[in-house]
Amino acid sequence: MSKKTALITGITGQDGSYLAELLLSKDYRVVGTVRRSSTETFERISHIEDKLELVQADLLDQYSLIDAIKKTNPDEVYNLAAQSFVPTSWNQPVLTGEFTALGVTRIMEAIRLVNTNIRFYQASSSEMFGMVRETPQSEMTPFYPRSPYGVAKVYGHYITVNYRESYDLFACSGILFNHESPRRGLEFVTRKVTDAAARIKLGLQKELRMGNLDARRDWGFAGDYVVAMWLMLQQDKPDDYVISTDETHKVEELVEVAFARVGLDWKEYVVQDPKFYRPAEVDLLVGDSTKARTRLGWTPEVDFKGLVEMMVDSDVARWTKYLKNGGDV
Ligand code: NAP
Ligand code: G4F
Repeated sequence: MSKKTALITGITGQDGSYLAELLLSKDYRVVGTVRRSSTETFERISHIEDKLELVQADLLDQYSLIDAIKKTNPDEVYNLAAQSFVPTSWNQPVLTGEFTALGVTRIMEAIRLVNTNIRFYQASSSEMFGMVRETPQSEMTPFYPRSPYGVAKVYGHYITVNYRESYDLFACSGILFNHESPRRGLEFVTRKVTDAAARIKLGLQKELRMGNLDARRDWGFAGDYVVAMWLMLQQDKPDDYVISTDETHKVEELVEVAFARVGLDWKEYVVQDPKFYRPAEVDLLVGDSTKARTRLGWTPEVDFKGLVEMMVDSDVARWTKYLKNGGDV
């Protein structure tokens, strides 16, 4: 049997890199779309770059998406590309809508025009639940987004459902709760905290300025969550699934666990700064992933403490190497 081909948009991001590793381990031909930039952003995939095919495409450019799909003839398309940082969505709401909302229509139109047998995964988000209507949140919970990013993701979610119903496409939406890893962008709260704990421990930073410590999130490990994406596309029928650990923790607990890992008391270093508060906050997220666990047979393997400690250890190792090499990572 010939190899399956997967096309991943957003392959240079956190999830794209883990998904590419997973699919290579399953003997897929893995193609990733990358956008033109003046410097390369391939750090997360540099260790597997020789096993990947990269094609240029941008969610803003309809033709580039059609061309990428025509040229590479994928069996599965995973749409992970997006403007994914919530605070930026207030500064660049229109661009966020173009990437994160209309970008989904562009890629689904490309699939519809080129090959309707392609199976499609859309990266939806628990941010769509926003001011939550019930707790825990499941596939049946109504959406109430609290940021331009959340609003754009609701559009992306419903256009996926609509194309499935209108054109009989095999299109799935994974409603993923926050998931993190040592490859998480430095601006997201988990990585900001684990990186700062490592730097403070090693004498490279004095304090950590933070926003709302009371917000609660359901944090899991990105490596576990990409398995769920793949499983969704292997089912007999397309459907939507919540993916979560089903546990919630305060940002304050995250800070406490991270600093404890390096033997420090967080209260001596963390300063609250209004600059990091958001115009509208999502106070509490906690998922109910019963459907994914029963129908897909999916379960996460890394728990909250294990995740935070994995990230702290990785940042300590990175900065220790930096110091040993005289300031060169
Ligand atoms: P990420 O690390 O921010 O990666 C985003 C990716 O999108 C990068 O590869 C980026 O490419 C690419 N991209 C951005 N704008 C693009 C454009 N106009 N055209 C083509 N590519 C573009 O995000 P992530 O954490 O891996 O998340 C993956 C997806 O899941 C995103 O859609 C995110 O919104 C969604 N999601 C994430 C979480 C989470 O907790 N991580 C939870 C729910 C949903 P460059 O390298 O060129 O910037
Ligand atoms: O890590 P965050 O920036 O993630 P957020 O906003 O929950 O969004 C992430 O998860 C979504 C899934 O629910 C994804 F769709 C989205 O793409 C992204 O991956 O912030 C988490 C919480 C917030 O309540 C924020 O107010 O941490 C709080 N926080 C407190 N101090 C902070 C900070 N967040 C950041 N980024 N920086 C702070 O200093």
